[in-house]
Amino acid sequence: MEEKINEISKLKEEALSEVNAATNAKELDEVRVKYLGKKGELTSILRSMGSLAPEERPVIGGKVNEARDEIDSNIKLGEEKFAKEELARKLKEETIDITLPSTKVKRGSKHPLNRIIEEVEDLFVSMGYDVVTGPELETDEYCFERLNLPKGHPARDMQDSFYITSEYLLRTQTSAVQARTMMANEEKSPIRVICPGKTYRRDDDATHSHQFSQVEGLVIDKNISLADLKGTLEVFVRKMLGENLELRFRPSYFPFTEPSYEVDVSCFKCGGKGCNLCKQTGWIEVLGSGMVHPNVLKMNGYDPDKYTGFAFGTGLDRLAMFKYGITDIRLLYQNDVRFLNQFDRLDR
Ligand code: 2U9
Repeated sequence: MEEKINEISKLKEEALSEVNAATNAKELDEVRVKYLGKKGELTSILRSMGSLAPEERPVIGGKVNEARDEIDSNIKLGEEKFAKEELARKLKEETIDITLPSTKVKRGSKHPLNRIIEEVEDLFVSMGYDVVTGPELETDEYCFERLNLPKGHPARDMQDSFYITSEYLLRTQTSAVQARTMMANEEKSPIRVICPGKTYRRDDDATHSHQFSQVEGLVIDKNISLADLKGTLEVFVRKMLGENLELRFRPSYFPFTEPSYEVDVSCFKCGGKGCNLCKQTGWIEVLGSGMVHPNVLKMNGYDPDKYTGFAFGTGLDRLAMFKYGITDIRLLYQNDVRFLNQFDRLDR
């Protein structure tokens, strides 16, 4: 019995000195396994209790448990110490100096075309118009037929179109959207819409792109007259290009309007005296417009005896080019950051 007790205290001393010598949590765990684990040295004494005399068992059992408790609490103290040291090390190593200047985040800027579109939309919405969009792939019916351009009409040659099949084409103007708006309006009630969007033609040079952006407007109501058209376009042009500009309505021809006008604005560069921008004429063409042709009203379900309307269209690219002094339309579609960066300062 004496011998067993000595063996237990020897094991305990050994274990405690190994706990003391451990330099990290892993080594502590090894000590725990060695002495207290299932096959540990103290555990095996407990297992061999069967071979002891019955009166020795509680004494030896008590001694083993005391030793286990002391070793275990020392291991726990050691673990706590290592955990604290590890935390302190991490806090030191991973410290972030929040006083360092940050790396500059480069913000993008609004594309010049989107600036123009938003400006046009804001203006017309403020005058009670809805903004309507439609598909870029259109049917021959909506792009031409319902706009008073039947098959074989010479005006169909005016634009070289991208046909996908004999029935489908990339829209050459957004007018199809207005025709769709008229057809979708079941009560045939008044309409005030602008339709901005991408359009496509077989063109590609400094002033023409195969894809370009347009906005067209349509107003249909009772008693709409040419005076409404003129007043509206005056507000539009003056808000976009300059309050003191003069407008000139030149008779023209569009299949969907009658009468039709091209609208010139007095040159905003030279004030009308003549310069390279206005090709010495003092005027710059900015819009097409006219009173909606009775056939177009009829074909899209409106009674021309009850309703009249006006319509207009303009190229947003041209407006952006005028407004920002851009000389090549293709710059608007190449997304070259050296070009786009120049519009950064407009946001500041
Ligand atoms: C419906 C009725 C009438 C739309 C119109 C123009 C005049 C026009 C062009 C100008 C230059 C577009 O960017 S551009 O190529 N547009 O001149 N567009 S009137 O008239 C409509 C459209 C739809 C149902």
